[in-house]
Amino acid sequence: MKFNNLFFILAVSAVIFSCKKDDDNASFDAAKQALEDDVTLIKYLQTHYLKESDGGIWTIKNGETPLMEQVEAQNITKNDISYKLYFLKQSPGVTIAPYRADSVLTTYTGMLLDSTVFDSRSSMIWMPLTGVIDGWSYGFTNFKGGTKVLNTDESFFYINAGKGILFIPSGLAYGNIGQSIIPANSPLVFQITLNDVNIADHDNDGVASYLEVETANGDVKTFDTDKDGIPNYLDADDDGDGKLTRNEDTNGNGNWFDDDTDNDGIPNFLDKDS
Ligand SMILES: [Ca+2]
Ligand SMILES: [Ca+2]
Ligand SMILES: [Ca+2]
Ligand SMILES: [Ca+2]
Repeated sequence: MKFNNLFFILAVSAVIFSCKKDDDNASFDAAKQALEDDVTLIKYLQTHYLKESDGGIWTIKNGETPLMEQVEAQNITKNDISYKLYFLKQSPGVTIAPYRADSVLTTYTGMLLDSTVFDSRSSMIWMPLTGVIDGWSYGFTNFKGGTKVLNTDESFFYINAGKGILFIPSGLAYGNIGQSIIPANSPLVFQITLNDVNIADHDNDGVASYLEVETANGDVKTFDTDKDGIPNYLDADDDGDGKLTRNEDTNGNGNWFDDDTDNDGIPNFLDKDS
């Protein structure tokens, strides 16, 4: 629950963030901070290693292999600023990778670069990737879920789950505001497992949320066909024609993208005059 609260507060702080940017905090240079964070993260990755025996991250003392030689980098652009998210894949997982619109069943530990643990969860929890920091929503897409194994008492566990570490610049985490014991402008480290993936359909309109984007891998939160302020993934009538998206699968084959009555290339559920 603790982490839930943290992310709930995050949603609030994101609002504060945009206000501050416009008002008293106009001097904050997010692009400059992104560059500084990258330097900080690279230095961290060059001077630390993953100790297999305890799964911890330690300072290199005797020529251990630096994390920098093991991580992959993911380039992310947000508000025209380029970020680099680094991730280490310890186990890739075996089922499907989540889209940024999906939910993940995870355990995790989050810490600052000085090893201060600010949150940790050892029992699995479902987290919607639409409601967490960007470092998570992008980072988890690099992993796949594990295989669910049922016990005779109907309890379950996962084998071959995705497992790894995310190294997140502050601009994809809590930004220049910070959060509880996380200081402003802090890059974060999350050790994560990805046990299972739920393909989300937030508005239950029949179209999976990850498909309710403008371009492949686009952001569900910014795509709003009828411009009514409700993004498509939360809008039960995407084109605002008064007909629910659920009822615009005209040929009834379960695919909303192959119904195009006026043959203009735009499927009926996104096309006011169909
Ligand atoms: Ca939907
Ligand atoms: Ca809308
Ligand atoms: Ca409609
Ligand atoms: Ca059409």
